Amino acid sequence: MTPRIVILTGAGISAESGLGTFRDAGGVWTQVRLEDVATPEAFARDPAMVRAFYDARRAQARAAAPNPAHEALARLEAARPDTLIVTQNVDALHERAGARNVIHMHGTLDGALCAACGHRWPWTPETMTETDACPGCGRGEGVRPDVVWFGETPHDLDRIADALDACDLFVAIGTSGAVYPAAGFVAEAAAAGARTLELNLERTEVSALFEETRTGRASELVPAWVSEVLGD
Ligand code: BV8
Repeated sequence: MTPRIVILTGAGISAESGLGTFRDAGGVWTQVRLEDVATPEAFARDPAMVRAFYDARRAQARAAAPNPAHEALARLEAARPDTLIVTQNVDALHERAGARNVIHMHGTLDGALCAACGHRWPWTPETMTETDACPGCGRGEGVRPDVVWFGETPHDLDRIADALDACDLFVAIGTSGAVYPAAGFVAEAAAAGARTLELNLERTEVSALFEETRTGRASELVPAWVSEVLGD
């Protein structure tokens, strides 16, 4: 089914579930340099440190619970199957709230990827160490989190581009608009004639590209917006 509503979510939708954002005060990238943990070069340089960074994020994500914003989007998707959620987040809170049609364009903490052979598989253990051998090639040294690092190509870009070209409404929730290609989606949707709405704690560096920006906490803005769309 062609998505008529495309929703892009970022770290801000999971903030009220207790998961850190990246660029807010005290955010993840203010505590550790992304060049040290979120690039292929960082993994090649110090795989154990990178795995430990993601082990901590995986534990936090699994201990967190979906908040009313995740739940509202799941409700919208159930009522409007022509909704597509594209998330930059690597937590599974959309799915745990009941959403089923989610694209994780930056990957997931619940997956593993073998840098040696390219094999990917679901990752259930808490931690990832070198002794965990790849089921594809049997080697352990290349086992990494299945997340998209800086300099790597995000997933499903063609499917996302098709959805942006066909949608009537593009909504960005809890994202700073600092990272590409996700930050460019609003321009693609607007060029294709879609209405555009930004829901965020504050205005962002891409707010000028949206027809409307509503400021507030996602746990309040998103349920109100979904009720508006569903007329209930
Ligand atoms: C690529 C996964 C080539 C891992 C992440 C110059 C121009 C254009 C591009 C570039 C450039 N220089 C470098 C690049 C490329 C680079 C990039 O964009 N760099 C930036 C820093 C300039 N991009 C890449 O490398 C990407 N790949 O370009 O490949 C290509 C391109 C196209 C086609 C083919 C090939 C890959 C980027 C992916 C990197 N991986 N994450 C992990 O999670 O550890 S990115 C990281 O930042 C996050 O995962 C997240 O996905 C992303 C964006 O962050 P946000 O989600 O927006 O979070 P942030 O903290 O920034 O903002 C939070 C927002 O929430 C704020 O606005 C805040 O106000 C709001 N908020 C807070 N609380 C609440 C709230 N809102 C509502 N309610 C609340 N309670």
